[in-house]
Amino acid sequence: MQEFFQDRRNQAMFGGTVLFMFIFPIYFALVPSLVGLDDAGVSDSSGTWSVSFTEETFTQTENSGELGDGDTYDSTFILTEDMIGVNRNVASVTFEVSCTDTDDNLANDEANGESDLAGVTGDIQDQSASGTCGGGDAFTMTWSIVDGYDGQTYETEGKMSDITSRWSDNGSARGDWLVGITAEINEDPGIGIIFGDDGEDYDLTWSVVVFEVSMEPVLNIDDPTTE
Ligand SMILES: [Ca+2]
Ligand SMILES: [Ca+2]
Repeated sequence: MQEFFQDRRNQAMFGGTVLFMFIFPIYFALVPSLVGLDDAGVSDSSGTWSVSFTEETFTQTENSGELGDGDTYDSTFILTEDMIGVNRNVASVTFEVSCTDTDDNLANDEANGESDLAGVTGDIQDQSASGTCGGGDAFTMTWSIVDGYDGQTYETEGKMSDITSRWSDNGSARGDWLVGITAEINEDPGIGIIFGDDGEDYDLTWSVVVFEVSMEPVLNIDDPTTE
């Protein structure tokens, strides 16, 4: 044994072995969380975590067709449990209206919108908005479902279950999202007399961001015994 430790290479090897004897049990204790096992015991693992997000965005676009003054059009987006999937949450829902009135120069048409979220789970507030058809966005409505979500990776200390709860949508945002828009057609008194402006069409876009949280343990290699 004495001879064994006199060899510098053997000393280094032994030191390395001892180091890994500490690191590997800690690492493998945390491995189930890396592969996404959702056992309650594993979820309660405490430690320092690197929390990151994988996003998927669902979009739906449609055109209202030509609407006359005061005409309405209902746009619906159906967000199902199947689309969201297991272990995923809804970050936000956005509804965007764009229109470009090229019928006359001085009297821009407008769009007015009002949501009806009676068919959506959770306590989500209705919104109303309006804007002009000067080209591009008339208005955008955004519902933040998980407060403070920005998709950025961060490090934190604590239990996995607490981190999972932090990013939960609590089952809200499922169902039939509906925004009714009303066209407001304004006619330029000069050009309007010659060409007329009796309508406008509106491009409507829904975007829904869904995400999955993943956590990886942040290992303190310098001093593995402090875990
Ligand atoms: Ca007009
Ligand atoms: Ca028009």
